[in-house]
Amino acid sequence: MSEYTPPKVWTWDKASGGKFANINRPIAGSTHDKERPVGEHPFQLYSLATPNGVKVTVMLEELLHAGHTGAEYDAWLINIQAGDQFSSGFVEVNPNSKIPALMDHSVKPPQRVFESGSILLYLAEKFGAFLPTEPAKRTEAISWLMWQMGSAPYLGGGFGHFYAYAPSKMEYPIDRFAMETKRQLDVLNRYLAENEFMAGDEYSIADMAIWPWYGAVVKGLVYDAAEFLAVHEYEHVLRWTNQIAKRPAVKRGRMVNRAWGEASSQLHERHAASDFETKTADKSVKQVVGD
Ligand SMILES: N[C@@H](CCC(=O)N[C@@H](CS)C(=O)NCC(=O)O)C(=O)O
Repeated sequence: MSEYTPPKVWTWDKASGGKFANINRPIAGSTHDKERPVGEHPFQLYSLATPNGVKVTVMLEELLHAGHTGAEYDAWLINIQAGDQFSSGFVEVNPNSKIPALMDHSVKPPQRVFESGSILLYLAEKFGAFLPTEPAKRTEAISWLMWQMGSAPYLGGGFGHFYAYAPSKMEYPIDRFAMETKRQLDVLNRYLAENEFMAGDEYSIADMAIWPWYGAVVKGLVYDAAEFLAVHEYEHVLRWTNQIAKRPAVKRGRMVNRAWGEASSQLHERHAASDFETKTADKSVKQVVGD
């Protein structure tokens, strides 16, 4: 690795290289005017089926499966490689320009919710579902939810970026973030050896937040790193991952806003439960996994 001497003041004079170079910018705000589409349901979701997006579509499908008809939603595809997250309509819902972003039109004025953890908590509280009510269990669920929000950037933006997406393989960052990723997997493995779910014996939003990231890693679905990370060592994470993958709502949720992979696994937009049967794969964006 060649040595780099940082200048006194960093300036944006060239693309950084790597897979996301075309969408990375050092300034916030919109790049173009475009209104958001709005469908007929109470919830309007603007997203993509990356791990962060899947958290929310799984929650919405779980709510519907549990009989909460008020959770009906339209899911619109945000192509982050094409810069849809920088449209004025999207930035109004999430000033941070990242999927997922949700509008709740069942309240007046409509409420925006951004950050996947905040969206999960908002929906859980609104419907009184998938968050234990007993204080100790509720606190445990929220602790794990926040653990995910703080930990996954080391997995995605750290390990995933330097192992799979950076323009060249560099030992120092790969070493550093492989160490941290394995430590996090061990944290989960030890807890799941003693507990069925992330908040003890109750399936909750903590599982919905953690599963799309760490479940994908141990199944070798992201970064092509299963062998490198020796994921077979995390047997309890694998047990939990497989158990959650069997849930009907999880199977549906992971398809929504997915525009890559097997055609049968994709549902680019979702506007009705029947869309899962009548879906067509008509567009395609390259596989992208969160920053
Ligand atoms: N902390 C955020 C992270 C969201 C995030 O990183 N989203 C990625 C896709 S997974 C994104 O929209 N990236 C687009 C960009 O960085 O421009 C959350 O959990 O909602």
